[in-house]
Order: sequence, then C-alpha cells, then structure tokens
Amino acid sequence: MITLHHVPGSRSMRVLWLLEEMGLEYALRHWSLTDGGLRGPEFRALSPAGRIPAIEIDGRTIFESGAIIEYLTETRPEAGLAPSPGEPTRADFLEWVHFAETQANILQNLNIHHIFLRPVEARSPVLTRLDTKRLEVTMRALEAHLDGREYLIGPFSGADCMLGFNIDAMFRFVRPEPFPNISAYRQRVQSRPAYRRAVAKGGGDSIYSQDFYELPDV
Ligand SMILES: N[C@@H](CCC(=O)N[C@@H](CS)C(=O)NCC(=O)O)C(=O)O
Repeated sequence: MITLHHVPGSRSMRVLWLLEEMGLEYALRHWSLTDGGLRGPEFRALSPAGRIPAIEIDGRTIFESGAIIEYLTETRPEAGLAPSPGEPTRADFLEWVHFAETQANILQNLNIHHIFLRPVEARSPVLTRLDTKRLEVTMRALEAHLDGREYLIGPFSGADCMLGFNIDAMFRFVRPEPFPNISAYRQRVQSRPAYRRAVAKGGGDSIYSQDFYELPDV
C-alpha cells in the first residue's frame, strides 16, 4: 500500500493529484504545518528537512515532490504521464518539473511575508515586493510558454501536476488579467476529474484567508 503524508493545500497536493491521475490506490496520513509535528522524530525519519510531502512506496520512503513525481511516472510508465529517459521531450518534462519548484519557493516566501511571519512588524515590505517581482518573471515565462499549448509538454503529464498546483497561489499575489494563457490553463487542469477527486479526498487550501494579498507600501 502507498501512504502519502499530506497537508491540505500544500505541495503534497501535487502527488495526490498524480496518484489520482494514475488510478493508484493509496492511504493519506494528515499532518499540520503549524502544530510542530513536522519537526518531530517520527516525521523527520520520513523527510529529513521536516517538509511535506513524503511518500511510502515500494518498500521505501521518498521525500521532495519533484522526486516523487519523477519516480512515480518512471516506475509506472503504463500510465503514460511522462516521456521516458531518452525520448525527445524528456528534457522538457524535467525542465517544467523543476521550474515548478523554483516558482513554489518564491510562493513560499510570499506566504511567509504575507501570512506566517510574526510579529507583523518583522515583515519586510522590500522583500515582499522583490519576491512579487520574481514571481511575475516566472509567470511571464509560463504565459509565453503556454501560448498555443494545452499542457506544458504536449500531452498532460506529471509536470502539469507539479506546476498546476502553483496556480491558485500565484493569483493570490499577482492579478490574473495580464495572464490569459495561465488563466485558461488553470481552468483546463482544474476541471480534470482526477484534480477534483484529489481536492475532494485531500481537502482544499488550508493556508489562505484572503483572495488577494496587496503589496505593502514601502
Ligand atoms: N522542495 C520541497 C519543498 C517541500 C516544502 O517546503 N513543503 C512545505 C509545504 S508546501 C513544508 O513542508 N513546509 C513546512 C516548513 O517549512 O516548515 C518539495 O518540493 O517537496
């Protein structure tokens, strides 16, 4: 049995969504980002940096969402959710899997700046603006890449689970109007039955209490 260690609305959503796309059976074990459990020895044995997700599969544990996506698609090629090593689009797949994590790290910084850091006076308007600009750079690149494309590398793949997860968070910090291709892609990926099942089983967002977070005055 596969066990996914999960927090609703966190990067484990990428893996949950892919498990649904692949039609695999799995169990979910829920954790919290805020109760200290991820820092304890039980979770650290699964994920040494104390980060979600981790997965127990095939007699071992794997941490890092990108590594899990690559492992699942490589070991279950019959699902057809990634080009195999050596195929021409393999490098495209890897680029977008890892691009998604570059972008997620900026989103994580923005979550810290806008939501998690206490006391509020410790937050830096300058860093918040800088990270918002860095997010916009990744969004402009994605917008251009999606022009004329339905999914990131042609057919739907595990790279779309990696990046599709980021989109709701992007639009909490950057307005959607200049990004029609990303908005249309969001509709496409979020209307997939597997995505809807993943949200229904794993829970939706557990981080945001506002639709949009305005930039602070500098
Ligand atoms: N590169 C890692 C990042 C994992 C990560 O930072 N996960 C967040 C949840 S989305 C987390 O566990 N945060 C807890 C913390 O930073 O203490 C991955 O893709 O799995």
